[in-house]
Amino acid sequence: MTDDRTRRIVFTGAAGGIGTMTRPLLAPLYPGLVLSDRVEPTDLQPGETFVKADLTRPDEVAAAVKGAYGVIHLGGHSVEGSWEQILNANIIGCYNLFEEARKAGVKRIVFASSNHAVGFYPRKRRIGTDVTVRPDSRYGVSKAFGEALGALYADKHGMIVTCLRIGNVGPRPIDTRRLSIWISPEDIVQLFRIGLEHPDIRFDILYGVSDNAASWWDNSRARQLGYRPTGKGEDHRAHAEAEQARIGPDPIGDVFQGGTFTSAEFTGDPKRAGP
Ligand code: 15L
Repeated sequence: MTDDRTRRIVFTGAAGGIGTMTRPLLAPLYPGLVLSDRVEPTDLQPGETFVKADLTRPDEVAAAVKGAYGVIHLGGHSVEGSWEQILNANIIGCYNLFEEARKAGVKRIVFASSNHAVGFYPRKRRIGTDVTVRPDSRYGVSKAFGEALGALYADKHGMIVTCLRIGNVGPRPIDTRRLSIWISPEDIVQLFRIGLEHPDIRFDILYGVSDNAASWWDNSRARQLGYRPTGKGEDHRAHAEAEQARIGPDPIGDVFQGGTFTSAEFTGDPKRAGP
C-alpha cells in the first residue's frame, strides 16, 4: 500500500447509486475513506466514516474536505433536472467543492463527469476525449462545466484532476445502448484509483467504460495510465437485447450516443443535429 492510500479521501455522493455499488470495493483499499452526502447511507457499515454535507453550503463542504488528500466527487444531481436543480447541485455545488478543496489544500480530485457531456455525437462516430463537448441536456452542460472547472483548478492551482466521462455503472448492461457505454463497479474503481494515485496525471479526461466491443469511445489515455478493464458488455448481449425489445424504438435517441437524454425536449431537426 502506498502512503497516499492511508490519507483522508472524501467520497461525495456516497449514498447514491455508484457510491452504493463501489463503497464495499473502496473500503479495503483506502482506510482513510470518508463518505459524504446530504443524507447518511441507510446501510452504513461499522468502520465506515460519514460526514454530512450539502454541496450548496460552502461551510459544510469545507468541513467535509478539511484535511483531505483527495476527493472522489460523485455528489450532485445525477440525471436531467430543472435548471434550478442543475444550477444548485451541479454548478454551484461543483464550484463549492473545487473551491473549498483548493482552500483546504486538497491535492487530487476525481470528478464524475458523464457521457452526456458529449451525448449529441452520433453513435456511428468514434470519439476520443479531445472532441468539442456536445452536451445533450442541462445535466450534460453541468458536466462540461465541471470538466472546465477541473481544467482551471489544475492549470491555475496545480490540482491533479481526473474527469471520468462515466457511461452507465451496474452489474450488467441494461439495454443495447448500454452495451456500448456500460462499466462494471470493479472497473470504475480501477479508474478512481488511477485518479487518486497515478503519478503522471495533471489534468485528464478519461471515459468511464468497460472493455466493450461495441464502445463508441477511444479510451487509449486510460489504457496508457494502466487501466485494464475486465468487464465485457458483449458477455451480456442477450440480456441487453431482450430488455431493449421491451423498451421499443426512439427515432432521435437511437441516433445519438446520449439516447433518451437527446430526445427529451427535442424540438430541432435531427438532420441538423448532424454528424
Ligand atoms: C448518467 O450520467 C446518469 O448519471 C446515469 O443515471 C445514466 O443515465 C447514465 O448517464 C447513462 O447514460 O446511461
